Amino acid sequence: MSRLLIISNRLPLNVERKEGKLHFQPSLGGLATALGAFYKSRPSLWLGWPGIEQEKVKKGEEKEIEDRLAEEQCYPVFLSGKDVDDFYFGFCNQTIWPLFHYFPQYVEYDPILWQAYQRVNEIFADAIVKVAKEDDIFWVQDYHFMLLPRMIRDRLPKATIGYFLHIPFPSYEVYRLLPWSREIVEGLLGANLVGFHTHDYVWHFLNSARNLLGYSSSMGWITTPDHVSKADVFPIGIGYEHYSSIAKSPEVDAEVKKFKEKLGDRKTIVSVDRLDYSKGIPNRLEAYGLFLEKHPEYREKVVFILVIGPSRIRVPHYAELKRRIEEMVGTINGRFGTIGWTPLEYLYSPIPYHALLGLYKMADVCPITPVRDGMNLVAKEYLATKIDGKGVLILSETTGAARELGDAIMVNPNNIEEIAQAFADSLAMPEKEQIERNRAMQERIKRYDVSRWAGDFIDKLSETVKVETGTVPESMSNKTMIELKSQSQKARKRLFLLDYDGTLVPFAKTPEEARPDKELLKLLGELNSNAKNEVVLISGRDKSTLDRWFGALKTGMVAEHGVWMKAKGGDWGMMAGLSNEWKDEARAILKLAVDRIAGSLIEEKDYSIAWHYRKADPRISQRHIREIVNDLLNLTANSNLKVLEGSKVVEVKSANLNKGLTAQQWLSTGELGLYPRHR
Ligand code: ADQ
Repeated sequence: MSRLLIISNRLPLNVERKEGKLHFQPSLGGLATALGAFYKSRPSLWLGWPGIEQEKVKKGEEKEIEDRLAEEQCYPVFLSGKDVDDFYFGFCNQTIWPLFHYFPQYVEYDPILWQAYQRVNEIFADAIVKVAKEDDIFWVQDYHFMLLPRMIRDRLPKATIGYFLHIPFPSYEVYRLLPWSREIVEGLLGANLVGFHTHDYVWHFLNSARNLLGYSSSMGWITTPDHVSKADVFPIGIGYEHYSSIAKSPEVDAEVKKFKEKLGDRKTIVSVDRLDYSKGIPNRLEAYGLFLEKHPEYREKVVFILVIGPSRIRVPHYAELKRRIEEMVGTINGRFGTIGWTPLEYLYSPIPYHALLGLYKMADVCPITPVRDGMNLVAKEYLATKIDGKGVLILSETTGAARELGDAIMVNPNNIEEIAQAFADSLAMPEKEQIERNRAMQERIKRYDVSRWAGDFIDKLSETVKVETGTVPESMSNKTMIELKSQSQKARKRLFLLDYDGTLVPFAKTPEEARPDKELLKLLGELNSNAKNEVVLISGRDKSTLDRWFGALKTGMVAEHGVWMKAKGGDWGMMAGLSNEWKDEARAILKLAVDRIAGSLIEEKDYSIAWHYRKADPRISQRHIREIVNDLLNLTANSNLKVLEGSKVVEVKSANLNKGLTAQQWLSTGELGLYPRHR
């Protein structure tokens, strides 16, 4: 089994200095918990920042840290305090995080922070090369390292690289705000497999790759100059069995008992989040206030326990959010509280594991209302502790989890009235209904748990690499060349399927300029005159051009990507069932393009239409080209047409036509089996 190298910002073990001494503690947080069991179940090494700044590590301690971490299959990559500030608190959490969670107003566009991001990604790439062995599989985690897949590929071209993004990938219109958007997509495309939580995120990513870099994709596959990448969906799960079995333990029951003694038989609402503006905490509190106002019958009968895990407090928006939450808690408690009843219990601290599970287990309602969340694991953890199936999950429709947990009460996180109503509906929901809803969701998250998530990702990564091996063009080796020569000399018949533009002749500024020269015609003529040979030119060109240039040679020909075919010495036959009613509208779009981009031109064929821009000013922005392609894609959506992007040309044609298919037909039917002879 190949060794797995996991690369993430933090390691599962965190190093701290307390009273002058180094302390090693398990890291809090989703990823460490999520992947903890998986990486230990196989040969692996986990690379990450150990949590202590380089300048705080004394002489000789680096080795001590390395040795202690090696016991846990971990390897530290040290960063300076400045790097941590500008990279982690800077670019990661003041640029990418707000932008990817649709908070463009919070984004810092600072080249200094961008440089730190590049620098730290480089530091990691170098560290990886230092420890990498042949056949290692690399799995890069999350938004801290979006440049890393490309950097690893540049250093180790044959490496198997997977990447997973734990946060949303935003829609192109938001993503394009980033001045370094191209570099980041290029960085991600260095991986063989790029994973996301939901189909939307995949779609947004592919859309950005197309709009920014001109990469078209098919079923999530993108062919880059040096390899093939696949973008796919892997919704992260939790260690379901682990949560549900711990939830049955006496320790957790003891925690529940302790809470109940304090709260009496009041109904409980529990929410658990890291401190973050993406989690929609102020909206939730406002909705709770509104609920208490509109439903006085619940006053004194319900308690909301608001648990917030400290996070990124050095980033100004986080400190501001904390102040705001504390103010709101004060306002609600001041307004509705009585002696003996605090409507909101607020905890700003990490909660020990058994206490956290105790809170989940006790909670009658768990409101999860992020304005954006890649997935949200708390929703799944809550459900996993519901051994008796009772409890109600309120879930924002803008979380990744909403794609899987359709039986939750769905809310729009900005609709305060709706969330307030959801509190009332949850508290009134009959137990039978609660159990029915939860059982369906529990089944799903039990089946697709975190080890299945990780296993699926790694399996898919290996498959992707296998597919790639068969699809990426490679230079022919000497051995193959000799073999080919010897086989073709021995053969009774030889079929030559030859592409024209870009293969037999280089691309030219206009289609007409790429005509064959005498030498090429002579070569083709000689090849075709040998009785053992069958030569077929397969082209996207129209048939009259092919006739004009090659008619005299009497080779086989395929025009317009397969609309027309003719066998050696025969007549043209046309593929059945084609229509060109759509051409007027496509032509209208392309005429506008010609007006806008001087030097570009339209080439009309019988059943396709192409727009060439090789002759246009090379500085024309990719953006204009993308806009034109997008208009064509919108026009052809849900039709049987395809927009094909070639080298400085965009063509609209029937989706059934392509050169590969035509070549296959030629092989399987001996030539023109599917084409009527005359039209
Ligand atoms: P996060 O934004 O951290 O993760 P989430 O998925 O909810 O969000 O995970 C938080 C984790 O921290 C949970 O396991 C929770 O139990 C724990 N936690 C929170 N507050 C705590 C506290 N006070 N005490 C103890 N534990 C606490 C990112 C993305 C998510 C995505 C995950 C995994 O933002 O969208 O679901 O990665 O991919």
